[in-house]
Amino acid sequence: MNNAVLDRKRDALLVVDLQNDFCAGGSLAVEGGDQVVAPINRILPLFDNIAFTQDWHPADHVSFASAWPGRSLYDSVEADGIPQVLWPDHCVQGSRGAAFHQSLETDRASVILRKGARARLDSYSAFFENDRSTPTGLDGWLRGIGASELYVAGLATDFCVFFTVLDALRLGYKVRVLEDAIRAVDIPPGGAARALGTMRRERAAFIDSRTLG
Ligand code: VGL
Ligand code: ZN
Repeated sequence: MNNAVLDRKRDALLVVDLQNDFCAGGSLAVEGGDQVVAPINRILPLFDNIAFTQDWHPADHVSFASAWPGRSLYDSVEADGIPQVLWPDHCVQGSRGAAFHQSLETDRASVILRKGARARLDSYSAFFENDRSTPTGLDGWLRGIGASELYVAGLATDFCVFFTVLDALRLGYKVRVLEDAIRAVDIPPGGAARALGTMRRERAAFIDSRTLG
């Protein structure tokens, strides 16, 4: 029912944070994270408009529990009035953990967007930083090339994919989430199911990547 016929100008593929630290052996490994690489590699040739995001933090980033003495991993705190979950150190700029999964075929991407690079501000969404108002520029690129329909894959379902999808819908894009090409951290437990429910309610479509091509 949700089968989509691709249009190379109108459609864009957005691959979120498919980096070593979110895959097996990484500091914030997402269960099954590696498994999304193959379906994404398979569909990359179907798109002309491709953007990859990279979580890209300075070593003293506000989202790292290590920067919050007395606090524990996965605590929820406020930083400058913005809610912040405290993560293990991850995706430090230039580190191996911040590099793309080694099997991911990144050559055909037009845009590699790095986010979360400000020490005091996190950025889950590919469109706006966590102050919910500072744009990353991705919307400008997509509009500039005339892309209006997004196919979203990557990590993690309940954080960076979630906020990216919600912002894309709010910005007026038609959004299809590639359900076999996302994985969740599920912190706190139940967060993944809640995120899926919210994305559906906000009118994101969910399709299997195997229906493409
Ligand atoms: C992410 C937690 C912290 C993600 C990034 O890519 O979903 N999650 N930083
Ligand atoms: Zn991060």
